[in-house]
Amino acid sequence: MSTIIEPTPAAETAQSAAQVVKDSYKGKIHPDWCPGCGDFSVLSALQAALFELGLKPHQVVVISGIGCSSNLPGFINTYGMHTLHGRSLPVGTGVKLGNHSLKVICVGGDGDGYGIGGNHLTHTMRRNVDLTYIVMDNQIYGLTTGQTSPTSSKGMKTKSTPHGNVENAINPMPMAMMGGATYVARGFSGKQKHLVELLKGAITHKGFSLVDVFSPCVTYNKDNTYQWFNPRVKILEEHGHDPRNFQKALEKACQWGEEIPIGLLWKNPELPALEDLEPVLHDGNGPLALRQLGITDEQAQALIKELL
Ligand SMILES: Cc1ncc(C[n+]2csc(CCOP(=O)(O)OP(=O)(O)O)c2C)c(N)n1
Ligand code: SF4
Ligand SMILES: [Mg+2]
Repeated sequence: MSTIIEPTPAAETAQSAAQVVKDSYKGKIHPDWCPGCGDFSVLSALQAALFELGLKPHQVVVISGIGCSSNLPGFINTYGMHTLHGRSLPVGTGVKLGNHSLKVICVGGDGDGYGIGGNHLTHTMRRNVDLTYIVMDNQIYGLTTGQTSPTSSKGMKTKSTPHGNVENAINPMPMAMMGGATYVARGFSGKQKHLVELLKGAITHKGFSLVDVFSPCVTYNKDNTYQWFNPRVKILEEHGHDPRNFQKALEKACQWGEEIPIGLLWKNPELPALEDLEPVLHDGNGPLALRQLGITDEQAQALIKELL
């Protein structure tokens, strides 16, 4: 069953004082991730990005699927939903259309987003829904104790592939570029400051943004470790990459091996987001969720009863 999380009174205090402090985003629950898990860095980077953007907790909703990474909404003080495996994006789309004044951030893992939720990803990208999707990509199923995921490398030995993975891995970056995502970036937990900037860009971008973050699972993935990534990752922003050049971006997005580019690969700010194309959201009456239903309380209760 999905869990709905509301910001704590601390958030309301920050809201009424019109002042956000760094701790405004600290959740009530301490993360139970394994010591060293890359997801800690992603959580901190997201909190820093929201703080630096001056967003208040009640203006943000963080929505996840199922997995170690998908536990993140419980550790951050914003509105939140912990939904079903692979289902953060359709729920996020509904939230955005229902209340387009909210900043919608979907989070989860590589299994959640590129495996069971892959079809939702396809359609959220082509619709250019104005939300940010952060995938904590550890190239493994962490929560279920170490089976291959769609981004596991070929040949990798895991619990489900003791003789080596025979399947080809997907590369989400070119897939997102071709699929219609309008902000496509790759980060690394080991480069947190850089990640904060990528997340700020994604959250302020109007349209669908995907930030795939190499977030090592220190318990079950003994191949793609911090030590493996450190000498390989190359920050695009330090090498004059132009994210408006589609051909070059695609070339960089496909690069893998001894050198792996991280940073903002591709950005198209011109394509309208789904909500911009829905006239009902721009008739001057504000977000749908805040409008009068035009029916009596009794009628509303009867409807809710019928639906439940
Ligand atoms: C419908 C359904 N199928 C399978 C599962 C079991 N399951 C839970 S999490 C998970 C994979 C999680 O992997 P990932 O999304 O990469 O997250 P991580 O734990 O690595 O952060 C699976 C297969 C489930 N909860 N629901
Ligand atoms: S099992 Fe892996 S992904 Fe899950 S918390 Fe531990 S290190 Fe992180
Ligand atoms: Mg994973």
